[in-house]
Amino acid sequence: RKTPSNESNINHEFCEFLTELADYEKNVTRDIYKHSAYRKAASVLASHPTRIKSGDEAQMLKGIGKKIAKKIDEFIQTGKLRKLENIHSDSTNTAINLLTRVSGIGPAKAHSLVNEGIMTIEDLRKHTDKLTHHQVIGLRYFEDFEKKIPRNEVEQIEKIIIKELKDADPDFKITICGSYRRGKTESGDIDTLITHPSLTSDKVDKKHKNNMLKNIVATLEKCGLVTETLSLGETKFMGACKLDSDHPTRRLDIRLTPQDQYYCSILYFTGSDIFNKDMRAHALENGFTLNEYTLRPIGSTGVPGEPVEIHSEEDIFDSIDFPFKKPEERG
Ligand code: DCP
Ligand code: MG
Ligand code: MN
Repeated sequence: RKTPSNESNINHEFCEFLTELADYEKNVTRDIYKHSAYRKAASVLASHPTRIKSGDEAQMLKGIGKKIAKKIDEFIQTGKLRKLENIHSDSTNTAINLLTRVSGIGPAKAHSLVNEGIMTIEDLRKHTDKLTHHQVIGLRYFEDFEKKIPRNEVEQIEKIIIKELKDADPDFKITICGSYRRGKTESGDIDTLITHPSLTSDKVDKKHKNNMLKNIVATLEKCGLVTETLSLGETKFMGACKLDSDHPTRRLDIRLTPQDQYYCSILYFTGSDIFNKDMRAHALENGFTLNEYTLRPIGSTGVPGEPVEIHSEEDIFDSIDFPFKKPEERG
């Protein structure tokens, strides 16, 4: 579901089975290493301009190894994968995969529910006593949350958020990140990054920070946009919003960041997650550690030093000698 596997992608059939295998490794076997390998391969093929004609050809691409090449050959020759057929024929696998599609249910929870004989969404609706608040809301909006959000609807929600928050305080700086900032025509959720000049990481005023995100959420609730809270911390809000009664309930994420960490945050929150992994690996190769807060040089002792001063996204790419990519190119 995450990998571009639509018709504009000439290798979409390969991407689809690789994504299914990735989901299986994440949710059922919980092998994050294999999960990442399949996700990476799907992402490489999704941005490859020509149709792959053999496993050997695929293996020439960075991120595709021998085992995945063999699966590509099997798929080209037989039109299917025995491994996937076997996975699909096991009802436990199918149930675990299904339950992890509920927001808030991870692989471990899905396993324990299936062990108790809960195999379907209908079953789950009879056992909400076993669920956290987040999971109950995830279940309530199961169908809505699976629907993609058209770009135009994200734009309308963006306008409301900006207007409401700027009315409250014109110094807020608000950017919708995620797949929307990467220019996608539809998104899974709305990822909102907010900063304010009064927020800096050196004078950590936790109480101030804490209230700021709570006030932001309260403002967006008051105008009727935010309808549910899944979780609300000092810097992270997960919840839901609704444009009006004609639109589905949508997942909304908000992150509050100190101004001096804004560019590392925007880089992280724009993604994609695979791009972030690649860029962090490149940073390490160049002697830096990069996360959603800071870029720091790693000294000869292996201990990260003081954060590099950053004034733009380009600064981060330059510092680690990584060719700049516009958001649209960060597959
Ligand atoms: N992110 C990450 N690693 C994760 C999860 C998220 O690096 N495990 C970053 C990169 C993502 C961004 O956060 O692009 C937003 O996360 P989303 O899950 O909302 O992903 P997208 O916005 O990219 O896709 P979607 O349209 O499905 O929401
Ligand atoms: Mg998103
Ligand atoms: Mn998100």
